[in-house]
Amino acid sequence: MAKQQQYKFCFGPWNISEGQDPYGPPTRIPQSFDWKLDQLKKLGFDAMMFHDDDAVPDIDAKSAAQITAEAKALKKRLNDAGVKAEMVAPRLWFHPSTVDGAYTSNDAKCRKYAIERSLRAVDIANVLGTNLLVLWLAREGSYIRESKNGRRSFEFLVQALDKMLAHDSRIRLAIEPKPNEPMDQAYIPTIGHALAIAQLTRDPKRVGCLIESAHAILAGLDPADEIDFAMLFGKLWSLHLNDQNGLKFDQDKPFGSANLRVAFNQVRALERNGYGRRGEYVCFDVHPFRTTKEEHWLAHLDNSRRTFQRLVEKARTFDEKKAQAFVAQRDYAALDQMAIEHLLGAA
Ligand code: XLS
Ligand code: MG
Repeated sequence: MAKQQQYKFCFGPWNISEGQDPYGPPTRIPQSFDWKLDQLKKLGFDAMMFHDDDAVPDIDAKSAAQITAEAKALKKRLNDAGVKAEMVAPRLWFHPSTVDGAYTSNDAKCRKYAIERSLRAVDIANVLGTNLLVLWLAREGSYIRESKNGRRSFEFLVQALDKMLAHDSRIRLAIEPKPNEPMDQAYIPTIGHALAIAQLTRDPKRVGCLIESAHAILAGLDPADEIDFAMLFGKLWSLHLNDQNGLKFDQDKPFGSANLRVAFNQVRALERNGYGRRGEYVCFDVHPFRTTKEEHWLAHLDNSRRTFQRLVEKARTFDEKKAQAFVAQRDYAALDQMAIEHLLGAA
């Protein structure tokens, strides 16, 4: 029997968030990065994810040399804590130069800013000992169709990816698609788009993807199918598990919170494809509810991992033989009920 996968877990500092949303201010007092790192360790997670400015705050005010020096100091803190850096992601959606999008901005100076900032993020990844750069593109202007030329935007995207690939021969780019929010549309909404654009770059082997459950659901897709698709190509290099109640705003709920069966099928897809065998991490891109009190601030992370582990057990104890017999009979009603009763457990 194949050895069972032991999963490694991570989250980012932004996943211990303070509760602000577009309609209300924070409900919890912000904590320092060191406090968050301590909590990650106490919870027994293995790695942390970083936006470039989580790693080097106020990054735009610093020179490349300063950025490297600060990243080195952070690397030492991570080593002392026994925590790995899973990835670095340039935050391309806060700075005034990214108001009209990042790589696809209509202003050449702004496109240059986005690329330069991404190259610094690659440098940080290098210092932190990871070769994974995650690209969530966030916004491409206001999506007034006449404001941009779609074809030219795709060409700009490929040029930007090429610059990152050329900057460092070891860096791997994991595109994190999302179909909407903060905008109503996005140029790379699904894994299919991410993997297709990878083919146009100078080194397709180093361009893969990251699936976030909620983002797939927002695209009207089943995240389990996205996992199978990406893994068929050997391209699923990271994973943001969370949950989402239908086609609404991005909710980043705890894993399994809205739809346990969809969560179960994601875990089954990970198991059948051997996710983690090449060192990939299971990351939870989840947020505490706005109503969460400070004393319960980490529950969503611990709960997501707990649900994940329970679902791994459920996936491993699902009676495949019996399921296949129902498939052979085309008795999908029985198969459906079998899955439900398996998740419900013993009465
Ligand atoms: C937002 C994204 C973000 C990325 C990293 O929806 O999920 O958190 O994971 O930039
Ligand atoms: Mg994410």
